[in-house]
Order: sequence, then C-alpha cells, then structure tokens
Amino acid sequence: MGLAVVLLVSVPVLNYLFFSKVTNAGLSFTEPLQLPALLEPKLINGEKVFELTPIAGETFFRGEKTARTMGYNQGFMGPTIRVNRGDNFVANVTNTLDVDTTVHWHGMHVPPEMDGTPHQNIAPGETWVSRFPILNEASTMWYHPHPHGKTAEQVFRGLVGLFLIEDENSQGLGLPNTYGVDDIPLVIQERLFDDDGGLHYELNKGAYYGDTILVNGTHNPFVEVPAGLVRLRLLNGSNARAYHFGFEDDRTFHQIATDGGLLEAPVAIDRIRLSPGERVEVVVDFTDAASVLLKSFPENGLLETAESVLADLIGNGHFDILKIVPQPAIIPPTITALPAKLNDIKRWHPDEADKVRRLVLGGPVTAGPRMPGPGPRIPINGKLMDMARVDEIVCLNDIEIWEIVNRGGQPHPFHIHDVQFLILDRNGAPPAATEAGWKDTVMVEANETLRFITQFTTYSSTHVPYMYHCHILEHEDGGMMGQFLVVDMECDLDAPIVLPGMTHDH
Ligand SMILES: [Cu+2]
Repeated sequence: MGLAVVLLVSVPVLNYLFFSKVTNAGLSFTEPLQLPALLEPKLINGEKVFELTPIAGETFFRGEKTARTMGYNQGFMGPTIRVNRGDNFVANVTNTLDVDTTVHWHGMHVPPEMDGTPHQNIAPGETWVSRFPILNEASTMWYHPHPHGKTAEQVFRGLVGLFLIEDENSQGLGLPNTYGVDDIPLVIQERLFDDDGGLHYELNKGAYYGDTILVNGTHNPFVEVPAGLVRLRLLNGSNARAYHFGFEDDRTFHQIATDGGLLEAPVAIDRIRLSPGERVEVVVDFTDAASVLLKSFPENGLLETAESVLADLIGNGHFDILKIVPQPAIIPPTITALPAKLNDIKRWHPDEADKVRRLVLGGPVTAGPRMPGPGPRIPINGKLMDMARVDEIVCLNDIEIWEIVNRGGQPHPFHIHDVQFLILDRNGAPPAATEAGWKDTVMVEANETLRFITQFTTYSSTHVPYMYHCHILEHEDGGMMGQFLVVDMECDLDAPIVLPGMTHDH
C-alpha cells in the first residue's frame, strides 16, 4: 500500500524531472544543414547507371578531433539517388572497406537477388551489380547496408543514403519539388560522442541510443527555406530510437506521404511519430517568415505503465532537431495551398486474402544459431535468424494478411522487404490517417496485434529469399529476422518444399 502511494506520487514527478528537460539542450544552431548531393547517373543503353563506393572516412562533427566513419563516395552518409518510375536502374557497388558489406534498397520492389540482403554479400575489393526497373510509385526510399550481424555498426558509422522516386502523378501536383530548396531531405540520427569528438558505440538496454542529434550528418544545424510551403522528407535513420516530431510553437502541418507513396489526401497534424526505418513527407507553411525549431517531443503518457520503463528509451527522448529560418527571397512558391487529392490507393478487401500468416515477436527462443551481432536475442515465432533456413514460403501473386503479434513489453518496428503493405488494424482498430497509406516499416506496440495486407507480385525465386525483421538494428543483428521465399510454382503449403542448401520447417 505504502509503495503504491509512493509510485502514484512519483511517476508524474519523474516524468517532469526526466522528460521536460531537453536531452540535447544548449545548441546554438549555427551550422548550415548539409545537403546530400544528388548522384548523377551515366546513361548507358537505356539504363541509368550509378556508382556507389562504400569507403572509410574521417569526419568532423564536434569537439576537437575527427571521428572514424564510413560513407558512400564520401566520408559520412551517401549521395541521394533520384529516379523516375519506369527507369532502368543499375548500381555498381564497389566495396573499398576492409569488411564485408551489402547495399539494401529499403522499401523497393526488386528481385530477391538484387535486394542487397546478407545473401548478396560484397567482400572487400569486390563489385556487386544491382539491376532492376523502378516499379515503385513516387516515394522517399533509402539505402543502407544489411550484412549478416553487422548492420547496426555500419549504419552507425554512416552508411545511409536516400533514394527518391518521382512519377507522373507526383510531378503533376505542384508540390514543392526543388531538391534542397523547398524539398528538403532530413535524415535524423543520434549518436554518442567521446569528449574529443570520436563516435562512441555502446549498447544501452539492448540497443544503441544517443544523446546527440545529427541531421544529414550535421550537428547543431540550421537551414534557410523559402517563406512559403516547404516539403520536408523525414527519415528516421537511427539505430533504435523512435521520434515524435513537431514544432516548438505546436503549429499544424500536413503529412502528404508514408513510407511507400503519397497519401490519398493531406492529413493535418501537429506531431508525427517515426520509428527506425520509417519515412514521412510533410508540407509546412512558413509564409509568416518566422524562424522555428523542429523538435522531437516526449510521447504523452508513455510513462504510465511498467512496460514503459523500457519503452521510454524508444519513444520518449526530448530533443531539439533543427532550426528552420524562412527567407522571403529564395524562390517563389510553387503552390500556395495543397491539392485536396494526392493519390489513388487501391485497397484490398480482407476477404480477398489467399492466406493469413501469423508472426509472433518475442517469447522464448526455440531455434536459431547464435548471431554475430550485438543486442538481445529476440525471436520471431520462437526462431532466431538462420541464413540456411527459409521461414515462410509465399506463392507469387497471392494476397496475404500478415498478423504481427508483439508478445514482448517493448515496441518493435517491423520491416518487410519486397512489398509495400496497407495496415488493416491495430488490436482491431483501423489505422490513424497518418498511417493509412503504403508502408514497409511499422511500429508494433507492446502487447499489440497488428494486421496488414499486401500482394507479392512480379518476382520469385526458389532459392533466394527476402527478409523481414525488426528495424531496431541491434535487434536485427541479434537475430530478430526471418526469411521468406516468393515462389512461382504449384503451391501446396502443407507439403514441405525442398530448396537447395536450405531447410524449411513447418
Ligand atoms: Cu525490435
């Protein structure tokens, strides 16, 4: 009884003490925001050929010394790839690092052998060629490494880049679309630094959480924008933390896109939650020309349960992110109001599903080898990732409902390769308007069952799998990942399918 009273009194007090304080307070916002360069392709035989070279670098962020980093074609992060739907895309990836790596095209519908998973390893000195047509609609995708058990550290060192897709619809809407001027990519990451400026990798509660925000690799950033409607493309490129973005003056802004495409209509919001791997596009009105801080706020009410003691590390940081300084003279606005309609989204009825598949996150481990990566061993359906085991077999062109059951006390951002999906419900309730569009990564809350629907089209293989996994990178590297094949064959899913070099257990 006495303890209960103490807890009742102390939770709001703790909440105030810990979370009304800005974790990275005291910034002066004096560093110009770095803008990732647009990567110019070569046009060869009707293909757009991009050269990507993972290299080791030395990068100055803060303090006195440079930090040991990795980047694509540069010391930290990578250039932005921008293509149109229908382009024939080629990437020549030459690994100049002294460690294995891969390049995964996060969110994109590509053949499994072009996907850049641990099965497409690039050894030091090797070149990997990834070739596919751009089939996705206009969206903000990204690329990052996906080597077996080593993803977290390589992303932490800086291997991250944006992959922007345009199409006829997106270009006909009049949306702000001048890269780096009124259409600004913001890759949000957090880091721990040593006193002298080196990057520090250390796990806390099973994952990497930092106290210093980098935006496009810039510490202490500001950006000048036109005093009108400005589009921000936000990527949560952090290893583990979820953010809850908004502006210090609580202004309303409009979300126009989810991970994989434009929403049907703009959604007015004043906060947007983004878990690791997720993207949103928003349009903010700076017509009043007033400077404002983009922030990440503590999530309301998250401290109210025992589970949230863990969850606070995922969603409850309080950070200053970026100072935005509108300038009247930069460029005239393309539009002064958003179109009422942005996109058509074809929605499947749940009755159309050929199969319902159930994946349970958390619980006891029953199978899987010890992984090389750091982080806790959190299974999916009891199993840890095994490169030699196929976990799920999907029949080409099937419509499926995936039921993701989170048995653990902590949220997990679930990511699936190959497809974009539509959320059907969370614990039976339909999704909020902010996530009622195409998704490839979604936060599955503690003790929640989330259902999504999708269709597995175009690409199949009897031996090269795609991945699904938690996008907290230390969880992924610890084994919270599984493999699925999309097969173009007579699918009798009750009979075992024998695959060369792999096992499939039912
Ligand atoms: Cu996780």
